[in-house]
This record gives sequence, C-alpha cells and structure tokens, in this order.
Amino acid sequence: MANLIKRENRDVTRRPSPEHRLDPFRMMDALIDRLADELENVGSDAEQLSANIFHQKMEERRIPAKRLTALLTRIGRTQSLLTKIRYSAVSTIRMLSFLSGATRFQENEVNGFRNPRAQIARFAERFGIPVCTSFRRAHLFDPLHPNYAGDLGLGANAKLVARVKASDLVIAAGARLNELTSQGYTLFDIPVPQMKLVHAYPGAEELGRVYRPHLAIHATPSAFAAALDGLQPRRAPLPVDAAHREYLDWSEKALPQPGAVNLSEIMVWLRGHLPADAILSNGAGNYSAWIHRFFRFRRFNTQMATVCGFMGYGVPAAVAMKALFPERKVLALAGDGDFLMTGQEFATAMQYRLPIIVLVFDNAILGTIRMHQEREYPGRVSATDLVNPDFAAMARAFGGFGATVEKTAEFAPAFRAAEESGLPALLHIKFDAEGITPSTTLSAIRSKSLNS
Ligand SMILES: Cc1ncc(C[n+]2csc(CCOP(=O)(O)OP(=O)(O)O)c2C)c(N)n1
Ligand SMILES: [Mg+2]
Repeated sequence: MANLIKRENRDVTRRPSPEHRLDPFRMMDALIDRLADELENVGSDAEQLSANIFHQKMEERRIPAKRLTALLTRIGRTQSLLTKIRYSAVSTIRMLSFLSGATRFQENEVNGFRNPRAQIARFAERFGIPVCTSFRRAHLFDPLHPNYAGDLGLGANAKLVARVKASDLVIAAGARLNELTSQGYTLFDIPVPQMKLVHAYPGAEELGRVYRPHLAIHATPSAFAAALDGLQPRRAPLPVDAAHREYLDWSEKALPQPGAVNLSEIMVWLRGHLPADAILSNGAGNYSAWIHRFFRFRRFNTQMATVCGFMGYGVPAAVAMKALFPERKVLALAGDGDFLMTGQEFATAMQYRLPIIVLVFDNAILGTIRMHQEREYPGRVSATDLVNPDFAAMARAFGGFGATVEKTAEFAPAFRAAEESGLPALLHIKFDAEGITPSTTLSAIRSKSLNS
C-alpha cells in the first residue's frame, strides 16, 4: 500500500511534458474553422477540399495521433466542441451516418431524459439526413423512423451501398470503419475517402487507422449525440423519403426461397408477433442475413450479436439476457453449426428456469463456409457437411420444450406452443441448404463461378 501511494504521488507531481504545454483550445479552434470553411463548400467539385485537417495538423505539430485525440477529448468534454462548428452546409448532405458503440450507450441514459438515440434522431430530422446503422447495431435507430435508410452490414441493400458511396459527407458516429461496415473496404477510398468524413469514436486507436477523416472526434457516442443536439441548420431539411422508401422496399415483404421452409416469412411473422422490447441474440452464419434484412429492432438493447461475428454467442447471450430481463421475451437464433458450439448452455437455462426460446436453423451445412467454397472453388466441397442430432429431442432430453418445423406454416403454432410451455424451448427448423442467402442460391453461386 505504501508503495502504491508513493507511486501515485510521484505521478501527480511529475513535470509536464512539452506536449502538455500545447494550447489545445487554440488548436481546436483552428481545426473547427477549417472544417467550417470546407463544409461551406461541400457539394462543389473543388479537389483541394480533400485536404485532411487532422493529419496535416498532426504532421505540422509533430504530435502523435494518440496524444492529439486525447487532447480533443478533453476539449470536447469541457466546451461541447461541436456547437462551435458552423454547420450551414450540412443541409447539402445526401447521406449521413453509421451508429454503433451500443455498449457505450447506457440503458438509463436511453430510457431517461438524456436519450442519445432520440438526440441523434432529432439531429437527423432537423438537417434532413438519412441514417443507416452499422453491422449488428440495428437497434440504435428505429427502422420505421422516416430518416432510416437501412442496415450497412453483411448482405446490405445494394441501393444503400450506392447511396453512401455517392454521399457528400458521411458522419460515422461511434462505428468502427472495419471490413464489414466498409463493405470489404470498397465503400470509401483509402486512405482519403471520396467524400467528407467526420468520424466520432471512443477509441483513439480507431481514428485515422484506415481512413483519414476530415474531422476526427475522440468521444463516446453519448457525448457526441449530446453535442449534435445543440446544432441548428441554416436551411430547410432535405427530403429523406427516397432513402427510407428504398429500405422499406428491400425489407418489407418476404421473398421466395427454395424448399418448404421460408426464413423471410418466419422473420416477417416474428416482427409482427413479438413485442417491441423482445431481445434477439445470434451467433454467426448465413441464417443471420435474414435477421439483418427482415427483422426490425424497434428499441434500444434488443439486438445482441457480436460485431466481430463469432459463432456460439446466441444461446449463452440469451441465457444472460433472460436472467437480466426476466419480463422480456428473449430469443436465441442459431445456425446448426453455430448451435453445436455452445448449445449445451440450454442446461443453464434449465437450471435457472429461464424460459428462452432457441431457434435452430438447420440446413445441414456450415452455410457461410460452403458459400465461400462454391464462390472461390466451385464444386470443391470440403468439410462443410454436418450430421446433426434431432435438436428438438435434445431439448426435451434437457427437460425443456422441443418441436420440429419442416414447413413454414408449422412455425407459428410451434412458436406459440413454445411460449405457452413456460419452459426453455427450442424449435428445430429444417430448411433447404440451396437457399443460401435471401437473394441467391448455392447452385447460382456455383454456376456463376464456373462460368466466370
Ligand atoms: C467461433 C467461430 N468459428 C468459426 C467461424 C467462421 N464461420 C463463420 S460462419 C460459419 C458457419 C456457420 O454455420 P451455421 O451455424 O450452420 O450457419 P449457416 O451459415 O449454415 O446458416 C463459420 C465456420 C466463426 N465466425 N466463429
Ligand atoms: Mg448451417
């Protein structure tokens, strides 16, 4: 203990390094003025606009990136930096924004007076900006809000991808611009994006890592949302109906699918049947493409899925969420391969009497990997077939409810029976592996690769 105190004391009395003597306020003012000037010209084709203030400043002052972003954070906290930005030209934007950092939004903030989700929605409404969500963060913006433009993750709407590419300005609020959000690094030019990019993120290491933003803001999503709340546009908001209509057209109706079970019909039924606060968790696999496209996460903290996309997350996450929120409906959605990794946690649900409902989507293959095999090495299948147990019988053997679904029409009654059982429940949904994504088939992928 004595040693600890001594070390702390030494830290406090340490002489400031030369970096500490920089005037962060003056630096920030200069950055903001430059940004404001550039924003005034957004939409014009002046090439010099692509100058990157953040990196240029760092180079001029020889400041390491981490140090500068730390300074910016401090300023952001003390003087609400965004209120200083003259945002007049934002009304010429055709596209904004990814939202992410879900775990950084606190439940009490979201339900209380200071509601970051609502602050961002109000900002988008005032300026007339379409908003999209990043991979597995769909619950951060109401999909039926008139500004919602869709989910920019795996299997994104091609019209949305084109819309983002053609934007004048993208404000990435709390999203990591990683492989998934950047659509395999095809969305933005590297290292300097073709449009203005403002990137707000709570981790200094992410800012400027791949893409050089015109303005990097080291801030939590909540602080950023609060700052946006103070901004007022100078012009009338742009219409956003086209972007929202594209989202609705893409997600509204179930699509045809080979075989007797149609996953988009199941998702459309679930979104009508489940209460808005129902929690859905999932792992990784192609089955999740139907969730991303057709399910609607209407409330905060309803989507539990990992942004790094690992398998086996769904069932344990559902057990945990049901323990935390016993009054809410909690579903785990899992592929067959996915379920086989951690499905034994069904025993934990039994042990603690947590009536989760597990949907196992069984196509008897590791679908995602088979899809890549057919795309890259058509016809050369390797180690992606699965021999599955009777999952419904397995759930019953654990002491829970189990039923098998082999036709779409069997799903709704089986789901209701699962709910009425009051037990941890599992629906074993057998579907045709040929329907590999909502929009294509395995054989179509194979023949396209063979013919190319
Ligand atoms: C822990 C882990 N291992 C491996 C992977 C790579 N991976 C991604 S999807 C997938 C197959 C998923 O198969 P399944 O759960 O049956 O879903 P499907 O694609 O058939 O719908 C694999 C192996 C991963 N994401 N996470
Ligand atoms: Mg599978």
